[in-house]
Amino acid sequence: MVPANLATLAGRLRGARRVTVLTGAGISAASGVPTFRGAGGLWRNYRPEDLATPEAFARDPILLWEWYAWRRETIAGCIPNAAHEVLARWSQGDGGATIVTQNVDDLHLRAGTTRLVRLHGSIWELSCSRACAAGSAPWRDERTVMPGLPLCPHCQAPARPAVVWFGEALDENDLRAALEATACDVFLTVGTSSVVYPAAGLVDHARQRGAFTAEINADATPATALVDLAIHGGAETVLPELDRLIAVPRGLV
Ligand code: BV8
Repeated sequence: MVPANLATLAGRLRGARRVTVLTGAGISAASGVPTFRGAGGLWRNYRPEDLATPEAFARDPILLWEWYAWRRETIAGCIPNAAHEVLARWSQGDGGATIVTQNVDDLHLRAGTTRLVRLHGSIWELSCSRACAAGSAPWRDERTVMPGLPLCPHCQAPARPAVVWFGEALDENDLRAALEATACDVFLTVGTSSVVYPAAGLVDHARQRGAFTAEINADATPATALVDLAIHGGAETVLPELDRLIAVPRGLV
């Protein structure tokens, strides 16, 4: 027997012209990428303001690079899971879903997602910490063994991870694309604690623009009370089940 809320969401997705999905660290948990909050989360052992801010980098760039080098090495051993694969398929072709991710692991890219907005950058890209003319644009660096302090190849200042830290503005083009994508028929949040803004504000934008909103998450979050429908479970099982149900002709579910 299909749970009612899953059948309802499948029906909404089947009839939707435009679907947008916001993802967070929870979608990569089944791939072995550590989440930030909740059981075993990274913020259990570190304070975000000690490791994910420009001040932390200025204070101790080598400590910060030890943390990011460890995360890069961990992520390098991870592969996209069934949840990434379903969203990659949903993103294909004209009218495909727009995937807006807070994740920096690039697993959506590796799964072949075509319509992707990366709100917080990529752990596999670096930029110049001094934002020198040539080093402001991020460059790809996929080494899993990093020197203690990577340098900008243009000006030899310390390089930094090309991710968005707390207190830093998101890329305006990415934010604009994410806001435009809230004009949709169905807005899904998948695997996010919905506490980091402006990403966490997108579901309310979508709701105000008339979208049917739903959350797929292992735990309740501040968005749970806001959405039309909340499914508590693992993204790696719920999304493939939803994908199967969407393919089932209406009325047979
Ligand atoms: C900015 C660095 C302005 C990259 C990260 C209102 C508006 C604007 C800003 C603010 C605002 N209020 C407060 C702010 C400031 C701040 C903020 O939001 N603070 C919060 C904590 C209160 N926001 C900012 O600073 C942002 N900048 O707005 O700048 C500005 C404008 C002009 C000029 C200057 C400044 C920048 C935010 C980006 C911060 N960077 N990380 C990195 O190293 O990764 S945030 C960090 O948290 C991650 O990047 C991650 O993307 C983000 C959100 O976490 P989640 O992805 O949700 O992960 P989490 O672990 O929390 O949750 C996982 C969930 O999955 C859990 O609920 C769990 O139950 C679930 N789960 C687990 N397993 C599964 C599962 N679900 C399904 N299936 C499973 N198997």
